Amino acid sequence: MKPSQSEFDVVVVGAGFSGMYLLHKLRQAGLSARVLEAGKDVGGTWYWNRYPGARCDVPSIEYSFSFSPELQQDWQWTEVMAAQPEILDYANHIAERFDLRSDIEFSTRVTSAHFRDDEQRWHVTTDSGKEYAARFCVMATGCLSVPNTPQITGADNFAGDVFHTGNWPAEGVDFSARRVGIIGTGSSAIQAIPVIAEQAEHLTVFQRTPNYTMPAHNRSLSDEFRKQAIANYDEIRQQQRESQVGIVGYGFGFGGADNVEPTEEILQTTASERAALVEEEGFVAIRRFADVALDPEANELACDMYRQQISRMIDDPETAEALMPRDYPMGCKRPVIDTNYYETYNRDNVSLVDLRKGGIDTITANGVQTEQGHYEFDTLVYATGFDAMTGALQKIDIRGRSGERLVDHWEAGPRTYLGLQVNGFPNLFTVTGPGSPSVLSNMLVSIEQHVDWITECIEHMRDHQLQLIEPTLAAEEEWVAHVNDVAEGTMFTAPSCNSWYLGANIPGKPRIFMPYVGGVGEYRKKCDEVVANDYQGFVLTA
Ligand code: NA7
Repeated sequence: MKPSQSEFDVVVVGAGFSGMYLLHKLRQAGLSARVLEAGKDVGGTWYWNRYPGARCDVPSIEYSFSFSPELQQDWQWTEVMAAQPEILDYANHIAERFDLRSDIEFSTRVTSAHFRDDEQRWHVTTDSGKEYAARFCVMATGCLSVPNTPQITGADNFAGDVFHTGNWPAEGVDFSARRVGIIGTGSSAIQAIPVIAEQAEHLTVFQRTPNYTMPAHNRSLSDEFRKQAIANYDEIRQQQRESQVGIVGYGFGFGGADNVEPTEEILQTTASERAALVEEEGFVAIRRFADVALDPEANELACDMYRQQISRMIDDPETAEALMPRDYPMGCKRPVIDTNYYETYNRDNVSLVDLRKGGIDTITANGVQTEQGHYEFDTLVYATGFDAMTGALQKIDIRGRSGERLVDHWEAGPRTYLGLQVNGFPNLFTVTGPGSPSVLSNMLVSIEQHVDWITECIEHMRDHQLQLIEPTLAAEEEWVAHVNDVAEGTMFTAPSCNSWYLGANIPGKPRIFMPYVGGVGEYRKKCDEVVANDYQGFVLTA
């Protein structure tokens, strides 16, 4: 590519796994593409989230690309669930193997993407003032890529170092001899807390909502297992594509534990039977019950078992009580798995502040002032999550036909057709966008499916001399209604549930369940049917 070139068939925003695979596919299709990436290198989520303990919660054999049989045969995962450095190595390996970096512009943040009606093209501008024009624009901006830092009074007064798990320094942080305060107890915090506690002089955890987390049974993969898995990849991949969440559980169940089919009904058990199960098996006993995911009463019994196990694990009764989730069902938030999370609260150098007893008032120069008192520390870690799914898209000034702004189109919550396109925004695609299985699935499976669909669509348009593709308003409305219908009645949308899936973690964000619960298998069928029916629901114009 010539350095001065600024016109392409496709501009892709983001060089995480989506943007990287897109670039590879578009090149294979003979299309010119430029990828614009804010980071200094590839990897997206795995580039930014380098906090201690960061690890994937999907088995690595399955959290990997299937598009290249050679890559799949060559890459050797070392653990059941890979840690962040290994996944970033994998991303770097892909970039090198397919020579991707030559078409990626790094340290380049996209600020706007405007559709020009007169040219029928997208104009994309960056923070360095460069402008690119392309027939197609694909947002591969990730679902958890805009860190959420809550606006707490006095935050600027804090005199020590401040970090956010979602934007961690590449050189790492040495916590030894530091007194650390961490805000949040979501998945990132639950992974980071045990590791920081081992290093720090003292760790104070500020918890607003206790989470449900299951033990991760992470371990090294044996050569024998790896060989067997790699030999079975065709079958594993096929099953992944047809499954509910893009995970087969090849060799292991949830969190690397033994596979347990939930076949029993908790509502048929007695209190003493449940207590005995907790005694014998701990948290994982809950996984045998099928009705927990479906019935609020069954769910509450499971929550009670969960709390019993916390009591068994935590030495100090007050800390145990503070760690017990109440008032919202298990399965409302994204399931979390951990290594030594609860055990960490038995350490002498760890204390827990239960913000349910009095929230944070201000951040001071040397700590946090809560309604319960002042807590001192010299290093502050925000583990406060992300403006999920829509954050990265809404941060860019995206304008479609007649200058319509995406933020206006989405004022009452995200509206898409299939999570792929938006009415009024022709030739703009979103990878794993709201309205698709996305964050409810193994992202790599969903990314591959979307990238394949988008690339084949663009090829189809080129081969048939078509200029524009856009969903009809009716198709978009029907899809949005369908996405809501299937989420209705699940634990995800229980009235007491507040999760980032619902946008509930961001003040003022509309409460809408954003991903599609229908499952990756069913969803893929739907997308394929749409194509087979001549892009049903889309308008394609010459
Ligand atoms: P999450 O899951 O959104 O967790 C964020 C945590 O931060 C959660 O415990 C929040 O409590 C807490 N939080 C947020 N704002 C505040 C304020 N103002 N005060 C106190 N506590 C606060 O983000 P993660 O990064 O852990 O995980 C995101 C996903 O990444 C995860 O689901 C995996 O898919 C990977 P709350 O529950 O809102 O009361």
